[in-house]
Amino acid sequence: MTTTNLEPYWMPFTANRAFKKAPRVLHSAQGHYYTDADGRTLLDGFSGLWTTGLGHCHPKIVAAVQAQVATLDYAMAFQMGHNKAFELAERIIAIAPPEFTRVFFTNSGSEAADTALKMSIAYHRARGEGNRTRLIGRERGYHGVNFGGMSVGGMTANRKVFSPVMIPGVDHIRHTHSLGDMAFSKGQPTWGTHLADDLERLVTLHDASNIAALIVEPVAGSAGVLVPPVGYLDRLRETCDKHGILLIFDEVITAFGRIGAAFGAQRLGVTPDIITVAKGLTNGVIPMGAVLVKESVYQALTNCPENLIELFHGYTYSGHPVAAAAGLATLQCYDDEATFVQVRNIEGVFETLLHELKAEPHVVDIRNFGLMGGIELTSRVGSAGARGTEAYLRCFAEGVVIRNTGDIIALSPFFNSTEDELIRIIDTVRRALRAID
Ligand code: PXG
Repeated sequence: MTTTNLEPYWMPFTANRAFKKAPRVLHSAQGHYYTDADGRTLLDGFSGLWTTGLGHCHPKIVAAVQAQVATLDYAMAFQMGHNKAFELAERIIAIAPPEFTRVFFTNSGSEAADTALKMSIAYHRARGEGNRTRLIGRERGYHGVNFGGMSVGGMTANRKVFSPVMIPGVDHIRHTHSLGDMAFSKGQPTWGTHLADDLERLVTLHDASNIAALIVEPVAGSAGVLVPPVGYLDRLRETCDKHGILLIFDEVITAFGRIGAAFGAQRLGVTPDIITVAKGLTNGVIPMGAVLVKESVYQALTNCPENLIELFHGYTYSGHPVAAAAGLATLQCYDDEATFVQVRNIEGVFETLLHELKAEPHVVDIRNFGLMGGIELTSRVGSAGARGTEAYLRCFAEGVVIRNTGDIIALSPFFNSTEDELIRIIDTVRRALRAID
């Protein structure tokens, strides 16, 4: 057991006081396993936090980071550059949907979301449509915790306390989930295409001339894996085109393999105007996010005299050399290991195993796409979230890390998981469900 004083560190999205009474402290990681401070090994069923699909401490990424930190530790980010950031942008563009030509680096998914929102507003203004400032999100969406992303986000718990200080001019389309109509769908539900028409409602309400952008996750992750109905994203695309609204895909979870392609946009066959990424960009090894834009967006936004800064936005650590090195090594691994194909090869096994939990206690829905899995439980009367948390704790006690958002269990296995590992994760969840009341 650790003897460190746990109190000074105020942990993120954590019940700090309960945690510190019964801490779960990780010491090291290798491949598909963590080792905790007691020397116990834990199978990681969540790939870090949707981040580390290639496995922990991948030797090629470790080596790239070690070499970079000893060569160029930091480089002035503004009005100067370094090769690794340029190379990484080029590599990302090489695997992005065709019209995407430019990459802006951030340090997290939250910063990527806020950057994308600001770009949308700047884009319309640069084109002489300065009234287009309104931003549309979706209920149950998650775009990080900064003011912009929180405001367009739709996670009640994250919004409640900050309700009066949300950024103005934001509205939301309805979320895409309906237990009665789509429970236990495998992959994309066949019901619910029409839910995309909710965007027309907001266009009618606000008038398109006031709307800058719509931001959605292609597959909502944090809210408990909400998979878009067949044809839904296509319809959002059509509506955005019809009304001159930019479509932003928040691909912080779905990019780089999680749903069996470099980008969710490719797997789902719908191309947005702006894409945000983070997590899998560096396999979670060094914090980094990015915003990808289409050439048309970039051209409009940079239509000013050449000696002027086009966008007054950026971070001290935009394109950080060590993060960029981690990103380059990660993309190389995805290529060398044919990761995206690998995901498509095992997603069927994952789907089958996951849906075998259908008859287990408390389960009211199971959802999956690629290697994203969600298991929704009924809530215990008077204590919503307790069952999900107990399931998580039981799995941890049995040596498997999963995640719960309230009473929804989420699974995010490694891209190179073996069938035995997937079976162990599912069996552990099954025992947990049977053990809790
Ligand atoms: N967008 C999406 C779609 C995300 O999933 C962010 C933005 C924010 O990224 P940063 O790097 O600022 O955290 C995320 C982050 C969960 C969970 O339980 C998921 C995230 C964060 C915390 C919890 O699924 N994703």
